[in-house]
Amino acid sequence: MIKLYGLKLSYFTGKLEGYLRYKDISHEYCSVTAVDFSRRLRDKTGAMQMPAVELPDGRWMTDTSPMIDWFEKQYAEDPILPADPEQAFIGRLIEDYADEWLWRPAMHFRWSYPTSAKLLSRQIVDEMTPDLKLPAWLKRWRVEKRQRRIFVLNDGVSPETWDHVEQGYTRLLAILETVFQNRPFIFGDKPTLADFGLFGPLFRHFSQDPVPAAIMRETAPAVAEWVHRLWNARASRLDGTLVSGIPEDLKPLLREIAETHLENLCANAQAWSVQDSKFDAELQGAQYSGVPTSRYRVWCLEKLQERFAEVNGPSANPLKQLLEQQGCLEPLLRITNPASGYDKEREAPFGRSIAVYENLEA
Ligand SMILES: N[C@@H](CCC(=O)N[C@@H](CS)C(=O)NCC(=O)O)C(=O)O
Repeated sequence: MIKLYGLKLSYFTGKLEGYLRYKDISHEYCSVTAVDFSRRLRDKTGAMQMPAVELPDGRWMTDTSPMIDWFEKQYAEDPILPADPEQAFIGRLIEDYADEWLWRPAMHFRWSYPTSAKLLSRQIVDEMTPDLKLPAWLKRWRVEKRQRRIFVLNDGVSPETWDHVEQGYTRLLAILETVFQNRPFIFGDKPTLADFGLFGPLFRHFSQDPVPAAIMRETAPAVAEWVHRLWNARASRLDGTLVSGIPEDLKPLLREIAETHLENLCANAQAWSVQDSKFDAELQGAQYSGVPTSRYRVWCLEKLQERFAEVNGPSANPLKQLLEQQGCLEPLLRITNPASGYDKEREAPFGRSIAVYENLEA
């Protein structure tokens, strides 16, 4: 039996669970303890991150994007990558934005508001540290402090960027509300990679954490409905088709990705190329300062460029035009050689993985 190590409130665990359920890939969910997380998972995969998967043959893997690609090869029926190369690339781009850009608002809403931080630190402590002999209040205080420091205060959330961070979420809701009023999933009647990517932040964080969940319920009921529709979706029961091409209502999302995620990936890759450990970036007029440089995100840009270069044939020109019109093409190709040096042997999701921010303490 495949073992999935994670937490029922984790962004990326939720993303992978949604996918495994959709494909009916049977697995045993194992809740991660603090000791597993900082020792066992790191020893087995190279990265202190969840989810991690242990295969019946004893191999371990981590990192949802390459893991989903690997599962897609093993369970080739009902593929989640659209056959149309243009949709497939846009799906990859949306997944990357959901994984890497929406992480900040998700962590901000979870850890900047006491109602949420108290609830979540309690849930994390109860689940991860049942055997740790320390007063419960102290354990909760430590979790709350660690998460807020690393993922909010040290990740560029400040009085100057606070509103911009929150608007990134509310703008996304407005865009997706239109999309899901129009059809059940991003590209049609069944979910594709873009849906599973967005499921990471939208399921375990935005639809469940008290502050963003209230905003979602009040302003974007079709998005709330999509979250549960996806959780309940099974490839074996869905016989839907995909729309052709890229629907008009997704264009505002591409523009948003161009102005936020792609600009951020460029600033990060630029900092990486000169070995700066932190960088500043002005995004949609908001000034982010002292954001930690991430080698993993240099790799993300590298992979996106690689996948873009692979789109040949009749889809190449329409894709290029679309990306150009929505402001994505220039930032996608701005950094000519992102060279993260990561996964040169192409072993991911196996081998020694790296986390988004390396060397975080437990
Ligand atoms: N790129 C990885 C990211 C995984 C990740 O960052 N997971 C979070 C939890 S949702 C984590 O383990 N963070 C490390 C920490 O909290 O120290 C993936 O797609 O699986």
